[in-house]
Amino acid sequence: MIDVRGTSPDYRTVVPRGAVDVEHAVAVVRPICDAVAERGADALAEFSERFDRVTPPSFRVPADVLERCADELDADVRAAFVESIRRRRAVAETEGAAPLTSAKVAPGAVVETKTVPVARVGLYVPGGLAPLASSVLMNVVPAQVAGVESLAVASPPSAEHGGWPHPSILGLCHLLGVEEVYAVGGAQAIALFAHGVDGLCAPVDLVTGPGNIYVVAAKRLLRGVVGIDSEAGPTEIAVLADDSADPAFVAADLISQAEHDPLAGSVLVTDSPELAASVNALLAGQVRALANTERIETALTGPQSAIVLTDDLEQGLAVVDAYAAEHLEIHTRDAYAVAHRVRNAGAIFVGPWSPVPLGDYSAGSTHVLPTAGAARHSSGLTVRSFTKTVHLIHYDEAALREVGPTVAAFATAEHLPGHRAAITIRTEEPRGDRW
Ligand code: HSO
Ligand code: ZN
Repeated sequence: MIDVRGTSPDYRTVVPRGAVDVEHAVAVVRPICDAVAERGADALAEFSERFDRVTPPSFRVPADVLERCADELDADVRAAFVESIRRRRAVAETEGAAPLTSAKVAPGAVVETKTVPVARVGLYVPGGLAPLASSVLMNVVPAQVAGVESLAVASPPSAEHGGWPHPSILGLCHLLGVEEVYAVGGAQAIALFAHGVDGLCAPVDLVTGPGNIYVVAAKRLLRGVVGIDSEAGPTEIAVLADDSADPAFVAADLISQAEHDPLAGSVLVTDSPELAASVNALLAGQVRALANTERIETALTGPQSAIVLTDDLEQGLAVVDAYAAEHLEIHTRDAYAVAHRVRNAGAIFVGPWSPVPLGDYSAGSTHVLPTAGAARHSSGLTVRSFTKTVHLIHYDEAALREVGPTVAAFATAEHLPGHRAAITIRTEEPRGDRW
């Protein structure tokens, strides 16, 4: 329990984040990424054997395997995929920017802002502790809605599944119409996407998707060769609650994200000591009834998880805003109004009927969200993540003449006469002898 009542600390340091040493992992993945760049498929085979303990029948998953995996999906799972795709797509269709906006800043002076999709994207889907098929749809759907023309997915091969990635991941790719899928995992997959491998995979422009620390390290290392979405750290949930909250709901939601990772952070912020005590009392029993108990207990007892006791809702808001959680749940009276007072959170789940796992799969929102406080400056993965904007600057002669002295004065102030001359050569008389 962290008691901040009656104090006003630097709220950013109230709840520590789990220490993740990405730089160390960068040193580990550097030779792996270099080897893929230099030796292509031979290096992929070597690393596949070493890290995944299997060599896939081929690195490119054939169309008939994708189709078979879709056909063999359990009927309930298939229906869940279809409905979750529908909801994510419905939201994605509202996420983009207008394809073209135009500002006339003076007569004859127009600047357009054009939004265009990235041409080719590589999406990474982790195997890891659990095969997260939902990551396929969270990456693919917004990319497709953005208009990305060329889309490739990579996921680790698995000995258990004949050397292919998990069948639910492959089946979901097929349902989404993704035909280019690679049985390649970890840092090798990011290197494959960034550099391309002759005869196997063309390089991509942008890599997105979650992954373990080695995937994050490879993204950090290869950023620049390729665009990346974000560096995802361990998942985290903060719950802002008052005495109207249902402690059983709150406990269940704290546990749900702890289930992902021993380093996951679960934080309850409340002004009600009674609620804090009830949640605390319920956690152990709820955890015992589940499967991944050790992982959950490690996460819940780690320094990155805490119950923070505040004077009131105002102080609670200051704590959660400073923490900038990946997922924030609001369990207070008038939760919707409170939610709108939060600036920093990856996604905000409002009221008792909108728990985080709803958003993990089927709410329609994205589950690829900024972690480790990055919600202070970054957004989750949406249609906008797959587009970029280009300014088109179009001034006519009169408009340039009109603004010419402004530009020239600025260039003079910066001691850049070449910049000034590019204006005055056009605007100052005589103009005839410039060649
Ligand atoms: N909560 C995770 C996403 C996820 N949960 C996938 C289940 N499957 C990070 O937002
Ligand atoms: Zn989750």
